[in-house]
Amino acid sequence: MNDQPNIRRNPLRERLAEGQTIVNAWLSIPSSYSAEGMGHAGVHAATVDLQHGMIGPTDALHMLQAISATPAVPLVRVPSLDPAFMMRVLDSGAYGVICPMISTAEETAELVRACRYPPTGIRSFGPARGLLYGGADYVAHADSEILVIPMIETVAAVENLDAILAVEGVDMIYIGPNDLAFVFDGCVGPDRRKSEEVIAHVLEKAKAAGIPAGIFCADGAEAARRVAQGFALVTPGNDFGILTRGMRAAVAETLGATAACSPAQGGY
Ligand code: 3PY
Ligand code: MG
Repeated sequence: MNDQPNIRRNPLRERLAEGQTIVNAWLSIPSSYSAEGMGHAGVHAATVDLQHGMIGPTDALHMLQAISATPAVPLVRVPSLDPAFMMRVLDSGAYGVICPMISTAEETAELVRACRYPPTGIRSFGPARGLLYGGADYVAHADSEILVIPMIETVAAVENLDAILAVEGVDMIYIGPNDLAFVFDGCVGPDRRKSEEVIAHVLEKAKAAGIPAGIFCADGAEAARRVAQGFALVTPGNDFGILTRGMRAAVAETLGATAACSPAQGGY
């Protein structure tokens, strides 16, 4: 008899264990077509951003279906620490949950519980599309494949970092550099000296605790720098920014001009 689980494995776990970089697409455009294209762009993961993306839950379902047709692992950033909502996105087939604005060990533990079936957690039974993506023994083994990823992007999270990193079930952390710049530098402009020090400190602490760290980046050049700095997962910009920057460059090339990028029009 073969007791091996048949659930679809999460290759991100293997990459993390082997210290291989994970490149993660960030999806804010509510389109399954666009999500599918991004999933085929050589990335290892694709995150449907339900916090700041222009995306509703039904769009997210269609985008997760589209990502399933690509080599990328489907992740979701949820809008907030709402267990009922997290269970819905997991039932839609997400293989990892990134939760913004986590500030305490208690919130982190609540996040882990929402993503794990009993007896470890409180995830309610109703695997729905999880079964279609993960396979027939999804419920028995989902806890071993789904990644739980709190975001570190508040002053309190930095203060409570040791306790957050010690919560059983945290698979990795994800840094929100823009929210950290807001609270440590007072703005999201180019001078980010204080938040950069905080980012280096968080990365060092995470490494010491054996927890891999991911980070949002403005573009590929920043993502390469963050990989060199020691980040395990990097997000080289979001889809809207990449699309509009590409078009701006094409227009400039057509007109023989230099592409100027206004932050208001370039995504974030
Ligand atoms: C941040 O930089 O704060 C983010 O949440 C990135 O999406
Ligand atoms: Mg943020």
